[in-house]
Amino acid sequence: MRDQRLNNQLRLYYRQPAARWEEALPIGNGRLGAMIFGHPVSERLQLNEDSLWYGGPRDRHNPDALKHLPDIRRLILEGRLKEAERLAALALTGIPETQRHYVALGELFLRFAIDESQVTHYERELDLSEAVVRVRYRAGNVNYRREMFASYPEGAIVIRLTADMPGRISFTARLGRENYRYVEQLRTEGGRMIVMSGNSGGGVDYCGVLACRPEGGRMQTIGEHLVVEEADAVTLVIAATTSFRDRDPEVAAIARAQQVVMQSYDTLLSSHREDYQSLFHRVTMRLQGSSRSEEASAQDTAERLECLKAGAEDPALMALYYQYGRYLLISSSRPGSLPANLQGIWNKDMLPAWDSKFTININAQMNYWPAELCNLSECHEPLFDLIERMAENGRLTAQAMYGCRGSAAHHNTDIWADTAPQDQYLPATYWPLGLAWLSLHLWERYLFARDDEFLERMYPMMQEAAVFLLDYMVELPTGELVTCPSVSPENEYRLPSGKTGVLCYGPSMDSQIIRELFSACLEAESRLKHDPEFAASVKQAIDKLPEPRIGRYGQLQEWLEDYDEVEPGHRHISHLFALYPGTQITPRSTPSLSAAARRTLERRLANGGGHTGWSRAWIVNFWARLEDAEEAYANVKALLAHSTLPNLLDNHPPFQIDGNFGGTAGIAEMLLQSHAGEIHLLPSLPKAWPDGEVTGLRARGAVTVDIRWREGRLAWAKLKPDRDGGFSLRCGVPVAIEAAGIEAELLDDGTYRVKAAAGQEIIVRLQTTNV
Ligand code: FUC
Repeated sequence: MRDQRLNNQLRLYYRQPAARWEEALPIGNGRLGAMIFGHPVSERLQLNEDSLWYGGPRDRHNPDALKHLPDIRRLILEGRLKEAERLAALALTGIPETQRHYVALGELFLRFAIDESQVTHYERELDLSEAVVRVRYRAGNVNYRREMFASYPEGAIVIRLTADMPGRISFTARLGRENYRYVEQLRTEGGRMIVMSGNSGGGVDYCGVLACRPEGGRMQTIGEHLVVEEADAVTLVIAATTSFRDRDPEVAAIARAQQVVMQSYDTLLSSHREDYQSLFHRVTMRLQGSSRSEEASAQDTAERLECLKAGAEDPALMALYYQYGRYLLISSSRPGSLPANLQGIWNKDMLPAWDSKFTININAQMNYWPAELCNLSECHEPLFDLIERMAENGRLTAQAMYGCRGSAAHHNTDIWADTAPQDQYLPATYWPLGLAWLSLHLWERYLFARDDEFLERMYPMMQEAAVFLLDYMVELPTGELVTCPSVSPENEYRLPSGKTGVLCYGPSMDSQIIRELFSACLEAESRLKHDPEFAASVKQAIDKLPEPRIGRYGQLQEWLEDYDEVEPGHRHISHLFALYPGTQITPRSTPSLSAAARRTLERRLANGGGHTGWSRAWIVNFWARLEDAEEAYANVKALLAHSTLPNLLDNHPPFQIDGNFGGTAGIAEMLLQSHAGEIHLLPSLPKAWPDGEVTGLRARGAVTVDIRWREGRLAWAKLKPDRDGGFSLRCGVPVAIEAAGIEAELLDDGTYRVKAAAGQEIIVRLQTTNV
């Protein structure tokens, strides 16, 4: 058990129940999620099941795409943009134009027989060290307590109701769905269960079950209600599933609920704790500044956020926000689940914002930025499963729409791994790079884990994404290979004539993604020797890709030509892909491109950029990569101050979870980087975090890294590789490196070349202090 001080720092704490969804607290086990409102009299858990989407799979490819592709290309290359756009909208748009949308499962309502006017000593918390939400209050002379968690090993949500006097727990329970209008079938079973089921728009069948086991007192069902009277304690269990996974969701959900509710609460809690903590406690983070960290952790979290908005420094709140991001990933993305969507698994609507899908021109990727670096590699797996299904569908997309080999997706996908275009929105829809970007996550996992078996299994998907691009790109008269048609997500450009355009050839982001993917394929090929012919074509093509260009403002060009942006403060900063999450721009290897990237950020920010949560989070990562600690910090602060809800969820607006994950990745990226062929300790440590410690981060090359710093500089670090070999280490200060029998050689570029064996602990100490 960790000490109390640390536990205090690892909780979201409130003195009021949630008055609105944005104040409720999330729990989840990857598949099942709930937002808990915590009202003492009328508790409400708003429920999600990750595979409950509206409608089934379809082939939406526009049958006229291929026929008109040459004309669309010609019109773009001739600069006849409006004609190209008109034809693209007619011929490339999916039929129908939209993919499927995610829907809420429903709600559990508990109505307690207590007098609200008597309620005192109210508290509610989300304890991140155990992944448990607790609600405590006193009513009359009785102290009540509720504990709620979503268990991954048991596949259910568990609610425990207790009181410190016997026979005091009386309540009614019911299930609903969007004010009952979406409830299809509702029934009770055996006097101890409520069963809600139906079909979702001709897609999946679903079922949600509430089961109850009171200790003492009486239980019965009346109408649609479950009624408990004068119990000493109660365990409630919610199970839910759909035919996406279980042939008969009703049989499966009832069996699960029954099996879980029969177990003792202590057993359920301890298996949940063990499972969750095995992931969560891999990383600890302490950020200490000049300020109030200790006492702040006893403060109401919403008030604390208000203080930060008013200008207070609160490094411990940033560490909490960081760990909350890890909590959210563990809670919304576990092996066997679907990936975290735009709202993780915490969506309240039947027609959610942007359908609560997987938007793959930034958002879904951002959800997984913390996965490897923040030591939650297993949580990355649902994304790989989705990529695998997309790779299959994407073959038809590549073939049917573009006459290409390989596999492609556009800027969105859904539960069915749909790869045809989404919407009829010019700045986003006609962008066929979605799968190429996603497939870089497979490579990223390999770089972190160095798992050859994984690469062997996943490499064919990277290859298919690359083969599509080899076929899709067109050669310009200059000899350059570029995508066409495409867009720079989701901006528009202005020509010198004043006319605006959207579709284009060779937007910078595309060339950068392709270079990154082709380089990864070449490196993978050099290991696997899978397909020498393919390797040869990639080698040839990579030299014809346009390099990033510097434009007339000193900025990195967003397009191949130095067009002006229609929105210079646009939230997407796609053309800095090469800086982050890509690796082609680094301060030491490409100083002038780094300077141009800085200029790009300055211009975007000066024109209002960063106004959505995810945009701000991306900016944190950009500054961290540019090693500008103060700018990175200022943007972490802005993320919390302007784009964070009282429950610390990201506010696009509305709530969208990517900013949480991007923010978590960004904070880690400030403390550890490993993308440039070296492990860099504290690359972007701001003045506001003079003292601190992080343990358990992961660096590429399969190295676990602990870092301690004092007075704004590295004091101590421990690096532990999983594999034999070695790594380059950049510390920024003079250090002594210790470990039995290792060799560490200081090179001219200021890095140490360290040779080490698997499992060896390499200790790094600042040379001038005694830590
Ligand atoms: C992209 C972004 C929006 C939003 C949506 C889900 O279209 O441009 O800001 O995040 O995805």
